[in-house]
Amino acid sequence: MKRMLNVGVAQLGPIARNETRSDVVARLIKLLTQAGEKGCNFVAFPELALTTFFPRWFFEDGDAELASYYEKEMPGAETQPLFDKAAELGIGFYLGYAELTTDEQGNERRFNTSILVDDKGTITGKYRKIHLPGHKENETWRPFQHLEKRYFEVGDTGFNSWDFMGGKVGMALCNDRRWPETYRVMALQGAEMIVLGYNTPMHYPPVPQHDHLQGFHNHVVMQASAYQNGCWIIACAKAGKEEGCDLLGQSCIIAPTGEIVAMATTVEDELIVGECDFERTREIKEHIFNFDLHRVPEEYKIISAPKK
Ligand code: CDT
Repeated sequence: MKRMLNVGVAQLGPIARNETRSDVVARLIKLLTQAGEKGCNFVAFPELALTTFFPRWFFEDGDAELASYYEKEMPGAETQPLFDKAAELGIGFYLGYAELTTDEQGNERRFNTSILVDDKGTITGKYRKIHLPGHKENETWRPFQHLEKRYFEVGDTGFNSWDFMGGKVGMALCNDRRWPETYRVMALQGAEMIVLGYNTPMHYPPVPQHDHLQGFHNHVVMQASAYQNGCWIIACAKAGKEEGCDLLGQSCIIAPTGEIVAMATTVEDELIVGECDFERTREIKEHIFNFDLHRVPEEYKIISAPKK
């Protein structure tokens, strides 16, 4: 039997600050339904796919609006219809959201999280974002904030690779995609596909001279990483002008050769599709990047040494 996923990448256009969860879930279900009509059995949604990208605003701890952006359960009352529709259509999915959980000591913990849900509606894997970009305090010189370091803890799940719908699938979130270690740690666990969502502002206030390179940097890191690790990369954006902030689109499906095989052409809700054959990872994994034959890890020790 062929080991493959018919993948739909469900790029989202902007989500307004006052858009309700139910309105957003209705948009996700519309894209999911389109994906079903096109024969997809797996759909990727973006990072923080249920709300506007709220780290662009400073909120004091305990602010009610800030609290409203986190999910206390998954699925919850508003997200259950997405799970139900996906299971009805036999479609697995990847979803990013802000997670609020309480640990065994009763402390509240906040993570930027993604999940893999299989075609029966069961959560198979959970990932909590490790590379949190931005800053912790209100930096009023910026036209907008990027307060992921304030609103989330560094994830505690590690980078994993799950047996999922016939292949080995890993997850990452946005800024993780810029770091080569993200992919290599999953590829060393056998990952054949890495799914990630992103919210990438077109304007980077600390280094604005790179603004015109946002699209290039997005693709260069993922194309190189697909090739160097012999895996499919499924990348889904939240795009367009969201509350005055332009977000990069260019959601894409990248083959293990590093070639982009499908790419979004708008910055709106848009579905792109591609057939991802897990066997195609072998062209790379068994030859040019055959880890067992050619890696020299004793020469790489500095990479995993603790920070100074
Ligand atoms: N969401 C996210 O991780 N965005 C970052 C923006 C970097 S600038 C603070 C990204 O790497 O695209």
